[in-house]
Amino acid sequence: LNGGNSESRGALIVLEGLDRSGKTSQSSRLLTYLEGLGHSAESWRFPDRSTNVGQMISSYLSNKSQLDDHTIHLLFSANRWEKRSLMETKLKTGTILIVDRYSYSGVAFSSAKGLDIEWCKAPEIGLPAPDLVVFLDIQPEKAAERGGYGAERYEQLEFQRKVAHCYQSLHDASWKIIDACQPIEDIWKHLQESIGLCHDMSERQTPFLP
Ligand code: T5A
Ligand code: NA
Repeated sequence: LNGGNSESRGALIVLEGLDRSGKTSQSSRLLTYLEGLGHSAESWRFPDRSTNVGQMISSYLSNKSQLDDHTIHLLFSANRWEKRSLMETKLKTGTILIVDRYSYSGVAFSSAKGLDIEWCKAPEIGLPAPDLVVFLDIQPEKAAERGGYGAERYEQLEFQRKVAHCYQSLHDASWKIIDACQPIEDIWKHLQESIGLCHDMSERQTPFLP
């Protein structure tokens, strides 16, 4: 695992999963852990609601505005593109980025609405490719029992079932799947093991391409 050394590229670690799968809980642990090991690390999340594009996304997710399915898809992608150069700079200077949701969310959630999957992937091409994708695997029914569920647009059981199905078609060799129904501590142990297996795959240049 790279990080904290300006001569080597920082790792891009992505956490994915259904809504309420526990990504935020695990990414904050991971950040503390990596910093404790002396690495330079940062925790990011998409959507990044702090930008102008992010505010449009946030308003859509909280049902305060309506957008065509294609339009919101491209906004999610644009929200990653507007962070691309900062991402590249951080990675190049040796910072490990822990990213809560990335291109896989973009494709899984939009294709679950019925949009063509290849069309969904296209705007993601050229973004930095993750070194490791940790998928927190939870049954949609279990996620729905967790706190705060139902507040945002996509937090509907039937829709999350479709998203789970779409995620299944996206995983490749960079994915590590962890059972997210376990207690937080057990998930954390598996996550630590996955990080140990995270090799530098920085020659991969884009998500979805081998
Ligand atoms: N989206 C996103 C797109 O459609 N396209 C895109 O390109 C992108 C990037 C964004 C929404 O936008 C969609 C996907 C989403 O629908 P978000 O802001 O990322 O939403 O929201 P969530 O993913 O839903 O984030 P949450 O913070 O709600 O869920 P997390 O981070 O997965 O879960 P976490 O850690 O906050 O935990 C949720 C609850 O469960 C408990 C926690 O204490 C908390 O109460 N919990 C556990 N309980 C029992 N056992 C465990 N192991 C637990 N782990 C956590
Ligand atoms: Na959510």
